Amino acid sequence: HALLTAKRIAVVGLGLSGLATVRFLLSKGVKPVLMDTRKQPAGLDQITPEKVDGIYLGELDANRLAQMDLIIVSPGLSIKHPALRFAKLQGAEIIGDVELFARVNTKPVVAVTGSNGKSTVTMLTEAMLRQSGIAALAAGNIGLPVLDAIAQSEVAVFVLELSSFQLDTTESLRTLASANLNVSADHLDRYTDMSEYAAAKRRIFRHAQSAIFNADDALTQPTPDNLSGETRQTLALSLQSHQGLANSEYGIMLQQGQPWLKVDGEPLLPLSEMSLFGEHNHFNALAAAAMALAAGASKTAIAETLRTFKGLAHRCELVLQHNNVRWVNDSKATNIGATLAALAGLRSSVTGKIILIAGGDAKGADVTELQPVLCRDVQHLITLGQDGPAIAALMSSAKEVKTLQQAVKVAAELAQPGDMVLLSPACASLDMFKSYADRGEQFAKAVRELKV
Ligand code: UMA
Ligand code: ADP
Repeated sequence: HALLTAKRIAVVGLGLSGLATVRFLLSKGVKPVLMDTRKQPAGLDQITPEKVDGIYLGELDANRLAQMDLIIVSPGLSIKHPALRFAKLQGAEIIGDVELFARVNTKPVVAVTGSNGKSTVTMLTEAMLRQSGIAALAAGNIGLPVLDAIAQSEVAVFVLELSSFQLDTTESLRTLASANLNVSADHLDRYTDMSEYAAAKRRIFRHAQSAIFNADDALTQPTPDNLSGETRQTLALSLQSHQGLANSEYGIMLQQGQPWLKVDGEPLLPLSEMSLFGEHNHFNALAAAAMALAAGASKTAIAETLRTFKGLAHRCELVLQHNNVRWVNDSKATNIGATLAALAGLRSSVTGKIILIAGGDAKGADVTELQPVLCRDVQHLITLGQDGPAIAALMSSAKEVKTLQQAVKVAAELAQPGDMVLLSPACASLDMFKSYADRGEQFAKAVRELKV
C-alpha cells in the first residue's frame, strides 16, 4: 500500500470508525497522528500511545493538520470545520473511512443511502444475498465500520449503508449498484440547506454500474454530474407505477386483482405475503431486490426473504400488546419523514386511537411539517426533550412530560382497548439518551413494568 506508507496521515475522530481506521493503518505498518475534539473520546483506552505518532485531544490544531498529506476524518465531524478547511487549503487531502475502504477494497460492493429506510434495506439486501448462498456482509453506517469489515476474508459482497456524512468524504467507491431511497429534512444542523444535503446523498451514484433512485422523490435522482461512464443502467423505482410509469421495471403491479411487487419487470410476490408492513416497506423491498439482483441473488431467494424477514429492532417494533393496547417502539424515527412513514404505515391497522410520544433533538428541522398528520392521525400527543415544546405547540391538547417513563405513564392512563401507543420521536435522542437504541430500550422497559 504505497498509498499509505508514503504519507503523513492523521485520523481525526476516535469513535467506532476512527478506531477501525487506526487498526487498519497499524496493520499496514502506518503510524498515524490521532486527533479528537473531545477531551475524553470514547475509544481512547483502546489505543496504545507508543504505537501511534501522537494523540492530540481538544480543539483541533489547524497548523498541525496543515502538515498532513492525508487526513481521515470521522463522519461525526463536519468537513466544514475551520481547521479542516485550513488544512485543505494548505494541500492536505481529506477523506473518510469509506474512501479509504474504496481505495483498498477488491470485492464487489452494493450501497444504499437515503434519509430513511437505509438500515432496513441494508439488512434485507444482506439477507436476500445470504438466502441465495452468497456470503454478504452489511457494514458502514449500520454499525460495523467498513475498515473492520474489510478484514473479514470470507466475504463475497459488501452491502454498505452510507450516510450523507460518509458520502461527503467519499469519491471513488465503485459499486455494482447504488440506491438513493428518499430525501427528507434531516441533519440540517450540518448542511446549509436541503439542496446541499440532497447533493451529498447523490454522490453515491459516482462509479455505480446500476443507479437506483426513487421516481416519486425528485431529489433522489442522479444528475449527469453524478454519473460516470461506468453507469450501465438507471433504475427508477416507484410505488405509483400502476398509475402511470407503465414502463418502470420496479414497482407495484396488479396480478389476478391483487397488488404484487414488480421486480425486474416481472411479478415477484403479492404485497399481502410480505412480512414487513407499511407502504414504506414496499418501497424498501423494491430497492433491496434491485440491489440484491445486481449482486447475483436469485428471485426465489429474494421472494423467500421478503416473506420471512423479521423487521429490525426499534423500527415500528411491537413491544407488547396488553388489554388490546399495542405499544410500538419506533425510536429509530429520528427525523420527521420517518415518523410520517410510521404513521402512514400503521394507521390502517389501528381500530382505536393513536397516542404518539415524540420529541428530542430535531436537528434544526421545521417541526410544523408534522402538523397535518398530527391533526389527521393522532388523537393524543405526548412530548418530551429539547424540541418537545415546539412539537407540543402543534396540538392544543398535547401533554408535555420530563421523562420517557412519565410519557409511558401518561399514555397508559389515556389508552383504551383498540388503541396504539407509538414512540416515534421525529427527533434524535442525544439530548436525553445515549442513542436511539437506548431510548427504545428504556421505552420497552417502562412499558413492560406497567404490566406487572
Ligand atoms: N465527535 C466529536 N469530536 C470528534 C469526533 C466526533 O465531538 O473529533 C462526536 C460527533 O459529533 C458524534 C460522536 O462524536 O456525536 C460520534 O462521532 P464519530 O464520527 O466518532 O462516530 P463513530 O463512532 O465513528 O460512528 C460512525 C457513525 N456515526 C456518525 O456518523 C455520527 C455511525 O453511525 C456508524 O455506525 C459508525 O461510524 C460505523 O460506520 C451512527 C449515526 O448516528 C449510527 N449515523 C447518523 C445517522 O444515521 O443519522 C449519520
Ligand atoms: P435509517 O437507517 O435510514 O434510519 P431505518 O431502516 O432504520 O432507516 O428506518 C428508520 C425509520 O424510518 C423507521 O422506523 C420507519 O418509521 C421509517 N422508514 C423506514 N423506511 C422508510 C422509507 N422507505 N421511507 C420513509 N420512512 C421510512
